[in-house]
Amino acid sequence: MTQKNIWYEGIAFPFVGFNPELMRKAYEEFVVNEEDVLTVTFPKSGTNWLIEILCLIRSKGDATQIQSVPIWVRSPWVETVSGYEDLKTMESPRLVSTHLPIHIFPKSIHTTKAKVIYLMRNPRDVLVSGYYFWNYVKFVENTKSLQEYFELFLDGNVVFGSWFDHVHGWLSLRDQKNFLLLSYEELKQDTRSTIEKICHFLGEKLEPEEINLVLKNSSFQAMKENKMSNYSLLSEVDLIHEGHGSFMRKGISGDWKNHFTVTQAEKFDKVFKEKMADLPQELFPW
Ligand code: PPS
Repeated sequence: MTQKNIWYEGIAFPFVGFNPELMRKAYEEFVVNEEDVLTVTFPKSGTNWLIEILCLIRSKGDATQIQSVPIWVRSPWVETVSGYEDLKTMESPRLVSTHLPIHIFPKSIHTTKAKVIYLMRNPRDVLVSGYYFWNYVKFVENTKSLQEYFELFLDGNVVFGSWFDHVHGWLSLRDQKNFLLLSYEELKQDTRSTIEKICHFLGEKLEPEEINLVLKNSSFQAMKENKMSNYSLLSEVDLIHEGHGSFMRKGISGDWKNHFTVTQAEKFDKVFKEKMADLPQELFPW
């Protein structure tokens, strides 16, 4: 029998590594410290790329840590069972990651001055990336076709819920000084300037050659070859379908154009316009 996703507060989650009671406990009890730096994304928006960059900014480009500690230990996901445990004992200043929509993220977010980086990506590329990734891993219900996944995505019935709600929720913080909004597209188009922007936001001063190292060690190729960042360790615990893809898939903007039919592209545009009409469109750089 195939396993079903788990559900919490009307949202689907992977059936391995998540526990509704723990997420409820985290919502009530997890304290976001002022020194924490939060990476917040809807899945498949470039989360791990940003985490790699944050780790490298802290090490001034030195790759020792990123090549010896798994990425999910360096910046644990607060909503996972193991991430929540790791965060309890992690020394400050912590890197914390989450894919949770804001309304179920630990409520201490509303009273903290911790730095929050929200990384957004063209949802069409998020959809395509998610379709491949969730069929590659063994801990989420599979979907038979891109068309099936397309409809689930528009209805907010993929894991972690609706992209549209996720963006709406977290962008409600966008005028706060401790909130930085980034896009995968700008990171891709001008990685150096975006890294400098992140350094400025964090109050970190790196020399040009240190930024060069951050760039080099967080490149798509470097991450693809780094087993602490490319999720190949999941094969050791039998959580991926070998030979059915990879976490570091393409790493480009606009791959949706190679996948959507004309009908799907038109439908997506229509839904996007309807659901995102209330936000300034210049927030979306794709
Ligand atoms: S997850 O599973 O939600 O945490 O995935 P996430 O890290 O958010 O997103 C995975 C996509 O990001 C791409 N990626 C990169 N692109 C460019 N440069 C670098 N260094 C990089 N690292 C990860 C990764 O390839 C996934 O996108 P797709 O489109 O599937 O290739």
